[in-house]
Amino acid sequence: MTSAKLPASFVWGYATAAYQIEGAPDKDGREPSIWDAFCKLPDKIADAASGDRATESYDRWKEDVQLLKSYGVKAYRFSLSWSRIIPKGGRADPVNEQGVRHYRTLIEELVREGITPFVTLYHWDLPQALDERYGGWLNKEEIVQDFVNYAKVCFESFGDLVQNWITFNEPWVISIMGYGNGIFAPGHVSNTEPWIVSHNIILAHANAVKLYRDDFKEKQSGQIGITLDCHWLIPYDDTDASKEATLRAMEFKLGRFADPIYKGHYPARVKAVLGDRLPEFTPEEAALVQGSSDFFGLNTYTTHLVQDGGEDELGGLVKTGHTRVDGSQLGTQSDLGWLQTYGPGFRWLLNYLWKAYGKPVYVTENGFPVKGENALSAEQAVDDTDRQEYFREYTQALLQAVAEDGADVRGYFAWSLLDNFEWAEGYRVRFGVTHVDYETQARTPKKSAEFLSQWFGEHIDA
Ligand code: PNW
Repeated sequence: MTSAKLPASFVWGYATAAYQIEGAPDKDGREPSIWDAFCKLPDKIADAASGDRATESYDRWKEDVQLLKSYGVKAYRFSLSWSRIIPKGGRADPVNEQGVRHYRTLIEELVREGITPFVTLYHWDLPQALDERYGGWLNKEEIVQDFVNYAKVCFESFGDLVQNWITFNEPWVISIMGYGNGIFAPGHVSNTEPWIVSHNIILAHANAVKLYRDDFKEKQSGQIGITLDCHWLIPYDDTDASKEATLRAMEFKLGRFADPIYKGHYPARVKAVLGDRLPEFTPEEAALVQGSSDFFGLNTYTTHLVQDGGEDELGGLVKTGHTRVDGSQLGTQSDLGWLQTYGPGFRWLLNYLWKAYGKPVYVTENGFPVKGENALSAEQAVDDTDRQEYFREYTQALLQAVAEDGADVRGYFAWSLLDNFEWAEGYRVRFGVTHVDYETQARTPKKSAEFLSQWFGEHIDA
């Protein structure tokens, strides 16, 4: 136990994403994204759910801001829906002033309440029109220009009030789940598309950052970066095969994005496995990409044990799990197969990122879905013991990484403010520190919300 504190400048709060909370798919001129279209396909989403209502936050945004305020947060991370701002998405398509006004109003309210906005430009909801027009993320020439144009509209519309920009949320998930195994929108199954899509996302990110730095950064005095997702990975056993597999898995999950962005090139093990399927950056592109993030945005939930083998090229030909050699479990099982509690892994990961990439880290998501919580009443769900235990371990690990190990971590956002639309899992899996009754839309704080308010209240220097 450490009695040290986080610095006074440390920001904490909650994260959400547009499609997971907004609802109101047709309101004020919004047009569909690939997630609206994907949810209409048979057998893609649990219980055939969709984000049509979600937590109705497009209309209940004021209530959400009051909730944030009641939790005493310093910051709020949310995403903008591209197809609200430019309904058809493209650089020659009209901007929708009503969509812009909505976000402007929300941001003004946050600022008025003393809550710092952290704004994600892209949390997976590509305008459907761009997917239909030219294949979305597969089309380098078109998508890079259209994304940069969208980013420009956002910097112009909100940049006087927003000093913290995140270009993309989790390009690993976008490329692998969207274009590799087809579990997420747009549902493609391929062993070539994910590498093209990630390449194009990295270029779109780098070009948007260049625009921000050239034309906005100075007068708006903000920072801009990307959020990558990564588990901490540990070799399953002491064999060289497991150790090598762990390094390879790390490069497939993280290095595939972090190495170009922070070091200027793709990692060697990824090149070795993918060969020609991995696109190359021209020297000009590599120079543009290298150094294109002011910070390291990290979404992390768990730790995996890694073994060599298996058929899954998308993951780097490894097998992952939570069961140790002796049969014991790494931590407490959540409602999702891939997620168990393991605080020490979080501490290791923060140290690793700070040492490997040398940029200040913002933890932009971290959270836990309690097993079986969806079957409980609101009164029962507020007693979220496993989630409180998770946050107790992870905040302790965070404090140790900062105060004892010297990792430069500047912020922490728990996932999520509210129970919400959990993608292919629909509404069955709940990550919120606030229970949502999806019939009445009543919001009820869970005990984990109280835990985090108290913990950060006590552990940030005054
Ligand atoms: C993140 N994985 O997604 C997203 O940013 C959120 O929108 C989402 O609700 C949250 O985590 C909880 O799932 C992930 O399989 C989805 O490793 C899958 C993985 C990681 C992150």
